[in-house]
Amino acid sequence: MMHNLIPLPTSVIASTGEFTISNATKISIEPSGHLEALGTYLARQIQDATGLNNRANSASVNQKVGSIQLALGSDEGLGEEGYELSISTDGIKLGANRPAGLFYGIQTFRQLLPTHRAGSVSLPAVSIRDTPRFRWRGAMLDVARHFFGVEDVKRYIDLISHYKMNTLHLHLTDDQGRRVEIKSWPKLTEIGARTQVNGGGGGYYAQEQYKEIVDYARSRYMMIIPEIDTPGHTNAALASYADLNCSGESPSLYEGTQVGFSSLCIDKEITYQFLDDVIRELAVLTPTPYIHIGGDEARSTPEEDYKKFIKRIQEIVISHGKIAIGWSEIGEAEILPGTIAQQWVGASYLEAKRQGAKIILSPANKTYLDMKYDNASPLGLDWAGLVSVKDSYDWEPGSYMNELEESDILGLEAPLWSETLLTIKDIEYMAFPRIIGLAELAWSPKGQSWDNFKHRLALHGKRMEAMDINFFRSSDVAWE
Ligand code: TNX
Repeated sequence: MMHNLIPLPTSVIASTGEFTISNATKISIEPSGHLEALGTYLARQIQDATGLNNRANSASVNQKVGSIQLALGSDEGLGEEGYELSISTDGIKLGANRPAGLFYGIQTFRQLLPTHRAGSVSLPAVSIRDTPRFRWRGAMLDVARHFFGVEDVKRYIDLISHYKMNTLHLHLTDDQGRRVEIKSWPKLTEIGARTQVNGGGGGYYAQEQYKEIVDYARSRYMMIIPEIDTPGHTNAALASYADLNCSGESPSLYEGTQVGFSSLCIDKEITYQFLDDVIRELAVLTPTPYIHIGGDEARSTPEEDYKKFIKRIQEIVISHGKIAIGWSEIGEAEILPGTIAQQWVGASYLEAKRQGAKIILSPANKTYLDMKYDNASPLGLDWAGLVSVKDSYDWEPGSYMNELEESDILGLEAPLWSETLLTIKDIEYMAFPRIIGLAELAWSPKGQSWDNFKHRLALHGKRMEAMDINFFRSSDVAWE
């Protein structure tokens, strides 16, 4: 059972004896730690896996023996997200410096439970100590090409946070639609959210719904990064407000999948009023430090205009107290202090690095979850090549990109573009199991082998079935 953990922890030491969890086993939480929600969450996870009904109680020290204990402490080596989990004949103890660490320890613990309802379960004694390799462990979901509602996004958050991912970047705007309500520019969604790729619906998050996503993500220790793509990928905004166009006339809404044909009007002042309003409203909805400004594929924006624009939009983000993230092309412009570049294709990430930017890695031929697995994949695209389960796992992030050192890299993000995806089951099919391997690359110590991962993944298939994940049963893996 022990070799079945994904992501693989930093250290797992088996010892002798076991501890049995029954209905009588209490979950004890520190009275002062604000850990009630985590205690209840753990009880729920145990119940889902075993059918057992364990209560989370505040407990004094002498009640802790024989219980599952959640405790905050101070252990420098564990940092902000690490945890220590020990199972002994006396009970189970999960400790961390911060609630996030406890949350990740609970994810590991879930993988020690059976995948089927079993009643009381006996767990072999073990001591696990675990900290992440990278602090940025993310996924991106394109809700612009096809819209996905609040419940779909919550499910994706649940599924990826189980693998200790801590960031979900939402690609909220593109040529085909704008998916978040902006109260000062209501037509952005009244008009700009009416449709999507191939028509048929569209949709958007009202601000209350968007907050619900942010809060839900927070309860899973995950940040939501909102992306407002600029200055290209803006047809839906240009279709909503004629004044945003250099010509003063709106184009039609767009339901195709071409890129690079739209641009905001760089010389009009209203462009910056618009962005200032959008970013102000988004900043209020975003409790975490980052706002993504896109910047990719601005093929209809002249180079000098692009540079002027990228500088100005970074200033706007900073003026609202946030840090800007842009796709790697922003390296061609002046990068202001603090701005982060997200590598995907091309070499512009190096220009960003030279200007001091930290880099998020999303190499398309490894991390793009919308690339087909093989020629038989019914969904997805193939412009960056076919990306098998092995391809997506078997690379070393610290040295994969030319001239990047590990210290330049904040971590990894796995984007899922939705031109061909209509439902949450489509999302699951493209993401799983590749995203599990990417989560391991972001969390586990450097130097894991594909052969070892492949074996753990094979055993993990049953667990994905138990979570009702519609995963691709790749022939790279000998599924149990
Ligand atoms: C490139 S990645 C894009 C997206 C597409 C994606 C499809 C990036 C920054 N831009 O607009 O959806 O390819 O794979």
